[in-house]
Amino acid sequence: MGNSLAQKILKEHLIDGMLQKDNSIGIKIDQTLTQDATGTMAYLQFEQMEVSRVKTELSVSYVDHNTLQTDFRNADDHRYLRSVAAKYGIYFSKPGNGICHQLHLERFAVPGKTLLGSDSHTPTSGGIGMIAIGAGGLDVASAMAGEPFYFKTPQITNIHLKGSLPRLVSAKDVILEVLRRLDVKGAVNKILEYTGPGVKNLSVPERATITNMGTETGATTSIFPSDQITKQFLAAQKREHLWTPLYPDKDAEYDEKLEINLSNIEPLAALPHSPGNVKLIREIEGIPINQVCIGSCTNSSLRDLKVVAQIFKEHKIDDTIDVTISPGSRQVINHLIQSGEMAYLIKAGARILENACGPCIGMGQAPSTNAISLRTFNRNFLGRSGTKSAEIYLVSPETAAVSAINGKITDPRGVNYKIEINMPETFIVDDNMIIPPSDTPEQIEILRGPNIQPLPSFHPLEDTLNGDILLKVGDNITTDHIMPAGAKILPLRSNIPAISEFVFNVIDPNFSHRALEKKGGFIVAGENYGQGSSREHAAIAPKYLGIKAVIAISFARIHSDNLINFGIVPLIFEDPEDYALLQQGETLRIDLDTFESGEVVIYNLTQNKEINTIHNLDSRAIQILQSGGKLPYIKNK
Ligand code: MIC
Ligand code: SF4
Repeated sequence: MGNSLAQKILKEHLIDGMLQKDNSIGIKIDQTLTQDATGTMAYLQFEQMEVSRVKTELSVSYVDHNTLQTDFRNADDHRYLRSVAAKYGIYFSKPGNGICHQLHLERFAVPGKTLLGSDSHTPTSGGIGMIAIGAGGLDVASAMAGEPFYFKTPQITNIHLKGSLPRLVSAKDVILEVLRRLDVKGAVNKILEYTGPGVKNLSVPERATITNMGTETGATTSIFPSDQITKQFLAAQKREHLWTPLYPDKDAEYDEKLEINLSNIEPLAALPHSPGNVKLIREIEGIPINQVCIGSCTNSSLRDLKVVAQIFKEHKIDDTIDVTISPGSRQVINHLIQSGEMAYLIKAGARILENACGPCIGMGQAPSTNAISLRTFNRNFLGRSGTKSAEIYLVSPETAAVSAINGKITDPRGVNYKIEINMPETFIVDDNMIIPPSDTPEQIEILRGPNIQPLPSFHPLEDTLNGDILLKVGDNITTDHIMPAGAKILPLRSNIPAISEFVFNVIDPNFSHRALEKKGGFIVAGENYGQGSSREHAAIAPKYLGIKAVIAISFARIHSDNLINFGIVPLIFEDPEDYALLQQGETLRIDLDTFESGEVVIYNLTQNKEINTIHNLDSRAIQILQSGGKLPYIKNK
């Protein structure tokens, strides 16, 4: 029985455990990436590990999220990140260079290697044939210190692609089709591996759009083979020497199989407020729109912006609509300028923003009240745009551009514009905004600012947890609900006491006060708790507020790891129906003396009832929890 490509790479990197269903494995991490919104915390933790240089083959620190500098705070973070990078052997990508995932694909991703990133869309680099996984900052810091990365052996789902995409249908529609089938939790603890004759009809950036948004299915990562197209892409980036051919074995066995005929894909959209809420564009055609935002790590490659430029070439954006464009990198901008296509975007009336995350993370460009905004991004969670009443539809660049001209949602296949996409043979390579680490690290002083507060220290786990249920929430609660982002809150990422005031702000603005007043307690949740981002602030800040355990029907992978890393116990209802037995405000006692057996009884003191819960934690995770989190655990080791 042969191996899938994912299994081959995992086997080559295996340090601990066996690749077997439900087993925990530890793999060697070759490369890491961080971005500024999770990076400051990751490096504060890395500093505590007292390692003099990173132990990876390559580590890169990108600045792309908090580039709106309304005061000293974001700028201080950037300065801190630059100094840490210089000292510890990390490449530093300056603000203005581009979005981390787009840049990593262009300049650093290598087929067959492993990449761990403190951002949930790290799987973007799976488009080039690497195992690229998103994780909390502390896990990334540990990998930089040379620790293996531990996770549950993923099941491998094969997505077999046939055919080729019709005109004006693109990679975004492919991943929306995958989401239509799997929804936002269909691939938790799975790797999506793409194979089949359709693969050769997709360029590397198109593959990367698909692996990027695979994150929204809950997948651990997604991967494409490394073939001749990969070779051409690397050659065009002047990195051909890094290419190796990589394919699954002919007789590879998969846990699950899906088939997609690219020729049958239609333009799709994810409707508010979930990337899994997918409908055909022709079913929603004609809905008037107010804003169109093009960009983000999903759809900001040269190919995508060329399509938009070609659509805009002889047209004008509708008078009632604002269009913003955030290119993925300087390389993309340079090419658009060189080809003259930047002029088409400007002439049509688009607002050209910085090449950064921007509106995708609520850093400006919030829509107006009740607005409908069409975005080429990957997430449309409630409130993430900065306007709670706005409705965000996630679409392809083709749908976004054609709809912007028409002022309403439009199926792009209906237009007969002449569109010519000429991709350059070689890309303009200019790495002068990537600063290599210092040769004299001992002379580098780490520069901090008043908003960069040390990570609070937390105590080892108590034997009995007492407290009230401070909040009961439903299914698919995202980290954007738990720890919102946006222009007001993101600058507080280096300051846990300050950011913790905003925990659950979108759901219950009084939450943090109640938690502090009650000296902590519990959260009860439905399925897929903590989906979305990798931000560990969604664990650290609740921990700071005294949250001791989260009792849920199920958890999203990265968030569950983050809870453990910061000493919050993730418990799962043995019988999902028992979710109904716990109400907000009730008082619980949880004895952890049976914790190691995997079963824990919760006493609902208000109702005088017992509820059985379980956890799927291995002995390592149990020890981390008992130590009060991963940092004290590593220090004790
Ligand atoms: C996101 O898209 O939600 C982010 C912002 O990129 C996050 C990371 C963060 O919260 O800093 C992610 O996806 O991990
Ligand atoms: Fe940035 Fe948006 Fe991509 Fe997150 S999803 S990395 S915020 S562009």
